Amino acid sequence: MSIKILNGQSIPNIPWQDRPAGCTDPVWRYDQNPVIPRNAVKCANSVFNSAVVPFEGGFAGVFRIDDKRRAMQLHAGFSDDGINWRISEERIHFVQENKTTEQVNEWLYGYDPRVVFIGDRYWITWCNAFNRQPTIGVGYTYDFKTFYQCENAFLPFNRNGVLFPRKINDKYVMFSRPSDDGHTPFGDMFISQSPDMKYWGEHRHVMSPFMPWESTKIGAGPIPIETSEGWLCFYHGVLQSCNGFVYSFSACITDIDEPWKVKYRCADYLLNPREEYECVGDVPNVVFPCAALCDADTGRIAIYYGCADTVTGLAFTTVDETVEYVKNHSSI
Ligand code: BMA
Repeated sequence: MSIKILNGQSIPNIPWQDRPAGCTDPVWRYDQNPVIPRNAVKCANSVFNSAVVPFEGGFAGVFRIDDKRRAMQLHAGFSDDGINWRISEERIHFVQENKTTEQVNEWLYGYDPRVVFIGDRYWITWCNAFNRQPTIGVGYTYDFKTFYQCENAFLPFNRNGVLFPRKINDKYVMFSRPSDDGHTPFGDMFISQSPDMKYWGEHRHVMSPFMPWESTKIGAGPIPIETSEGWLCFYHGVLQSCNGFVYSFSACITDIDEPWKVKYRCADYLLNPREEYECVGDVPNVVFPCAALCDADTGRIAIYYGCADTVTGLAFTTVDETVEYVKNHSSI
């Protein structure tokens, strides 16, 4: 490994497959994809855009499940190997942190979760209904059994709230993407900062859509990975074709201390919808990453991404491969 991973974690049992013979792509797919099928729980219409983390020697996660009413729900799950998942049939019922959040957080829907361990607990952000309108919900758990819900981070309309894995300059830091109440035809990535996970401010613009594959809107994906080159941030980008939106993903590298400053940004997508399970489903032509496990010892990365809003896929790369590719194809 030539690039150093900072503040990383050993994950000796990270899901992994070597790059297939003949493949030259910087990111390659698990050959048994989809790793999580749409019927992983009985109540599910679909299981996608989900977040996983190392937990007690295995893995735990928060899964986006659209149920058979097509209500968007969050479910907890566990796995020994990151491949075979035991996902709860029952959605997460958040315990409200206090009387105020009890009044504010009437559950209507939750989707596109991200999970990160900071300090003493696992923080969860997701797209939450606030006054029936989408914004960034915030919660936490210690054990993936009891989940607590806090104040929403922002006013509507906002989506793709993604926390950095540690405080930077003594503040929590979150990406988000201000949006509208529908299928937003615009969107830039911003950063906001907070001393306490409750009050968010000191907003900074990070980047706007740029290349054709992301020309309609962009949004943060998995939790950023800290490296000696900067924060490695996978993010999704959307192109509007004559047949609707096409979701691909790529990566940028931002400054460690001022993470809104983009040092490198890949002009190419790293992965786009091209396998059948990515091109055919409830929403065709979508790859949407929400989690990336990274083993500090080997630099191996396992990316979990939603496929066609229907199933969950797994893809692999390494820190060295991705950083090198992003730098060699950078355009900012
Ligand atoms: C976005 C979100 C994602 C979804 C994507 C494609 O706006 O709703 O959950 O995967 O659209 O439908």
